[in-house]
Amino acid sequence: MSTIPSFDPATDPAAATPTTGVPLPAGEPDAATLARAAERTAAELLAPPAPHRLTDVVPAPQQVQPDPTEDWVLPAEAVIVATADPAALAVAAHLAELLRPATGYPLPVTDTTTPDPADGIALVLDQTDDLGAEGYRLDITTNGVRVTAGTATGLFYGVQTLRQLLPPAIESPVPVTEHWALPGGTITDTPRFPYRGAMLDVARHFFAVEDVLRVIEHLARYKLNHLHLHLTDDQGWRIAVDSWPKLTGVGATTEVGGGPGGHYTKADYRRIVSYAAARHITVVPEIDLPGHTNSALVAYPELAPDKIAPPPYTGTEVGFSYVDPADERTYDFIADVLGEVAALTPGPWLHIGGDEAFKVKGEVYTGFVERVQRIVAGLGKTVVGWHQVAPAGHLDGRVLQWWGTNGEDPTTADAVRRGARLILSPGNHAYLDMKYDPDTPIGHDWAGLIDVRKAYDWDPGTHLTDVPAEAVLGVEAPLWTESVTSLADIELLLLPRLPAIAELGWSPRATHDWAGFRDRLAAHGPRWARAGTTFHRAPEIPWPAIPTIPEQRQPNQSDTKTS
Ligand code: TNX
Repeated sequence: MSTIPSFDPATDPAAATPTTGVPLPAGEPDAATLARAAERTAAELLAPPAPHRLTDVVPAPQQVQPDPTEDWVLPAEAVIVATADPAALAVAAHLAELLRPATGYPLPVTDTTTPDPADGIALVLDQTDDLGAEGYRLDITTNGVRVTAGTATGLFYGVQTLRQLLPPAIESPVPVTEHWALPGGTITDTPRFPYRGAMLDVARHFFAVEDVLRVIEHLARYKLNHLHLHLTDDQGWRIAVDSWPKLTGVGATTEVGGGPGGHYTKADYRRIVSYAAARHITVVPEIDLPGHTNSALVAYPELAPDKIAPPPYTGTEVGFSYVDPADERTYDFIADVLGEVAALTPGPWLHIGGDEAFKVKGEVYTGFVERVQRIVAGLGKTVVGWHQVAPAGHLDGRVLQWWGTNGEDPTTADAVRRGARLILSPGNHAYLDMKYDPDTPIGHDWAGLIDVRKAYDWDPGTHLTDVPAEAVLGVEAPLWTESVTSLADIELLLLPRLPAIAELGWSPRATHDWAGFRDRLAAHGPRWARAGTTFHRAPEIPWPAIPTIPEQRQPNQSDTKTS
């Protein structure tokens, strides 16, 4: 946006012709001159700033054809028109909600059988177009905007792209004067991988529903389509289970560091699931078994190998707890818990953890995992487990989440040969709880430091030796929360690395280019600032000057890197 020009009465011709007879003190402009200067300033402020380039999108689109002769400005009277289909109309309503606060425009939503932009935005469901389950085409012309897709999900992603092509002020929660210019041309876009996710550990520290909804918004913006919730761990059990009420009655009242903990009621969980679904995001619930179960053992000592309740745990060690694999009651418990969680979860996945159960070894461990896998299959869900479950027998559709750090894992590669598919979360690239640099005030470093380049510079298709790209379902960025206690902490670790992982999941490998990514990412700083979102001012990103950046963190929070 232009700055207000300085006024110099000595050189400004308007200053030589005062229109009133009352002489003004030397050097002071008269009212008419001031009015003309103000008019010029207003005109400059309203003059179309150069719109963003059509290529300035994260994740990078598959194909971009800019046409600057087709630049368009969203007018105050624009209408959003969508195919008469409930899911398409829901996307149209979502778009209107995204654009109304900053523009202050009414943006009414209507439906029709053949939507046409006609000075507005058209969302067109067209199953004959070959855009796949998630693809879209975005056409910006002097007539308006058309998003075409075969599914409402595709329309939703087209809308996210459109949002990024508007000026950063579109993120303002209150109306601002802005020229809502869009760059002309066409984007055709489909994702590289079907699974693109992030994980939030709500067990080590509990986070309110509102915080989770905010995380979902960050995911949606970058076209991620899965939110993995790590719902249970040693330090707390976070999801209500009616048949085992003490899991939350007793097991949810603790967290790392001795805070009060908390849990989601079934209504809370449903709210998260439906908020995510409205943003085309599937929730993947994880009940971590057989280890990471101290909170369950505190609530129900009968599940413990020695049948004695352990003390509640609020530290950060791992690997000491486990449910008794030799007791049938354990499997009743698991069937009940997974049954209730499956019933609450419309998505196809059920994550059974399986990591770091150091005290359950060999055939006892694989036998346990195989039995739990069968319980999941019996509930009609697809099992996901951390890659430690690899040695267990294969089950159709089984998915392993790989979190290793050196790209070599013959056991996992062998499970893939037996039919398993992979979600890649390499600890040294995708773990959002790793520090950016030694000064990052929260986070870990056991898998190394992960700056933005490290998060971006790897290829999910070739990362794991002897695993072909076809076996890779996608990527996920986990955020463990031993040291994370607030939404601001979450955002500090998420941004700007989440967009890097999102780009690896979405964009064709041919678009991979650190310099290009760095520049595209830089443009998101002002957007996050406008939206009041905390982010790490990573020094390797050429952030533009952000004059009105709001307070990045609340007082008494530990981070100082963002302010
Ligand atoms: C390893 S990765 C864990 C978690 C910790 C995390 C901390 C995995 C499956 N297990 O229990 O929270 O490291 O980075």
